[in-house]
Amino acid sequence: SVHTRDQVELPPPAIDNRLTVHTLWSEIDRISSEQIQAAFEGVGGEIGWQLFAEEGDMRMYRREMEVDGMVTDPLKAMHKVRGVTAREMCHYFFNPRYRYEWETTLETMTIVEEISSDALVFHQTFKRIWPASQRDALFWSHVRHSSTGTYAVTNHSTTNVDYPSNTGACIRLFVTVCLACRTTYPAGEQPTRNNITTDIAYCSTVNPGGWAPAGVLRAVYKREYPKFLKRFTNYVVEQCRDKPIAI
Ligand code: 16C
Repeated sequence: SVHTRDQVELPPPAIDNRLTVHTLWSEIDRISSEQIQAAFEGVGGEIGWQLFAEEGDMRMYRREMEVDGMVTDPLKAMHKVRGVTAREMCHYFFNPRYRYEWETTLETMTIVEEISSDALVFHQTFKRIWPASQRDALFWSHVRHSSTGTYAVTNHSTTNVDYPSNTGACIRLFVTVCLACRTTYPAGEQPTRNNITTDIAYCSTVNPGGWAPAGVLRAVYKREYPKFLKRFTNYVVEQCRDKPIAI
C-alpha cells in the first residue's frame, strides 16, 4: 500500500493548529525556538565545553555546572549519520510507539496528554541509579520543521495536577532536551539513501531534583549518553533501511 510507513504520522511540515490554541503553546514555541537556535552553535569560544566522548563522527561535550549543590552539567553532542533523513530521525525520537525499542533508561512511559499531532505530554519513570532514589519526569514533547530546514524535537519539564511530584518512591527530575537534525545531499541530485547525510545536534540538561552523589552521576552520564546516541541512530538506520525515503 502507499502507506507502508504510516506517512500520516511523520512529523508534519507545518505546526498543527490544535497546538497553537493550547495553554502551553507560548512556552512550547519559545523554548523550542531557543533550543533549535542554539543547537548547532559551535562548542568553541569561551563557554568552556569539554570533550568527553568521541567515536567515529560522534563528539560529546559537557560543561561542569552545579545548582544548589546538584550536578546539572549541560551536554551537547554532534553526530553525522548517513542514509536517513532529519524528518525520519525526529519521527522515531518523538513517536512513543518506538521508545522502548531504543530508550534503555526507561522503566515506564505514560502519555499524559495528546495535544496535537506534533505535541504530547509524557510521564516517565527511570531505572534507579544506586544509591540515589528512583527518578521520574513529566515533560511536553514537540516536533517541528523550522524555517531553516531543520527538523527538531524539544522536550521540556512541565506540571500536571494529576501527576504531582515527590509523592511516591520517585524524586521528580527536570529536563530540557533538544534533538535537532538537518539533511544534506549533493547539489543537482535527487535525495536517496545512498547520498544523504544528516547532521545531528543533541543537547540535554538534567537537574536531578534532589540529592544524588556527583561522582556517580557524572560516571553514569558519561556512559549513558554515548550509549543512547549510538543505539538510537543505529536503530533509525535499521528501521529505515528498506523503506521509501521521507524528506
Ligand atoms: O533524550 C532522551 N530520551 C528522551 C525520551 O525518553 C527524553 C528523556 C529525558 C530524560 C533524561 C533523563 C534520564 C535520567 C535517567 C536516570 C536513570 C538512568 C539509568 C541508567 C541505567 C542504569 O528526552 C535520551 C536520554 C539519555 C539519558 C542518558 C542518561 C543521562 C543521565 C543524566 C543524569 C540523571 C540524574 C539522575 C539522578 C539520580
